[in-house]
Amino acid sequence: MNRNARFRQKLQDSVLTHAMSAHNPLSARLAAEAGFDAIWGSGFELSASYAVPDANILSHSQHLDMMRAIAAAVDVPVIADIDTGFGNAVNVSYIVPQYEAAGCSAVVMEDKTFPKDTSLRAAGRQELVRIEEFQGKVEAACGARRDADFCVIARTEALIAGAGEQEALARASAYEAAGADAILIHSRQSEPGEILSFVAAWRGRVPLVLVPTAYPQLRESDIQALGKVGLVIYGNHAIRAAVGAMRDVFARIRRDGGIHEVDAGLPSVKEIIGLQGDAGMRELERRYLK
Ligand code: SPV
Ligand code: MG
Repeated sequence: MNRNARFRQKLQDSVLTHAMSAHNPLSARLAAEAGFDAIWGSGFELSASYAVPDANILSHSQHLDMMRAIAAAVDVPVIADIDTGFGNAVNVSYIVPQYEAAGCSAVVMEDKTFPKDTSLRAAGRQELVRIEEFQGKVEAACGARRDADFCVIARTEALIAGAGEQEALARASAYEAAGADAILIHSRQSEPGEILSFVAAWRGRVPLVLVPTAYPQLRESDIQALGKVGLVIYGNHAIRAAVGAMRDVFARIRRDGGIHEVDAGLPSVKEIIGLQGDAGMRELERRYLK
């Protein structure tokens, strides 16, 4: 079974699939090594790694190039976060085959206006497009895929925009009718009540996708027990772990006046060489360097 088929099957079976965010091939490799089922090609993380806001400041080609590099570095499926689709339904028709050709197994596209603003920032600019317009974008994404197993996940930001549960449900149903393979329902409430209520009210056939960044108390076992959620995405834990670790080590080196204290506690250079795929290169040397 190829990666796309494996991802579709995992998304649809009764066992919760877990995706970890990544902003480059190394973080993706570490996520795969830790046992995550899939990689979340996060726009938030990639933006943060360039030290710019997650608001379509980076171009489509910058994101696409990183997805291609990530998909080449891991065997697990890659879910590309294409924000609002970088334009209208016509733009979506052009970019979806590019993400598929880059080795991604799914795209997630959200129903906000372009350029989007990041979802979790307090008082962000959260403007939704018309339901019919976004249905057209979902249809365009589904129509543009070459492999029927490539998944199109529609994300509604209705709760993020404060439009309420009825609007979120209406949008989710409309996007399912347009062909979406799953619905990502996002919330930035610090309690999971809003999400739990949506999940309980959801009558659609396609699985739901949750990103529990704002409500971390909701565990995988709780999500699995809901029965309607196929995928949980940990949206920004690679970049937050990296920032925390770098800040700590950099401050300690300044404080200690050298690297003598921190060195033993860090991953060794040998470990990093291993993560770079050194064994594969040595094998190529052995076979082909004459
Ligand atoms: C991302 O990781 O880029 C996401 C999830 O879209 S969130 O930042 O929570 O909107
Ligand atoms: Mg994003």
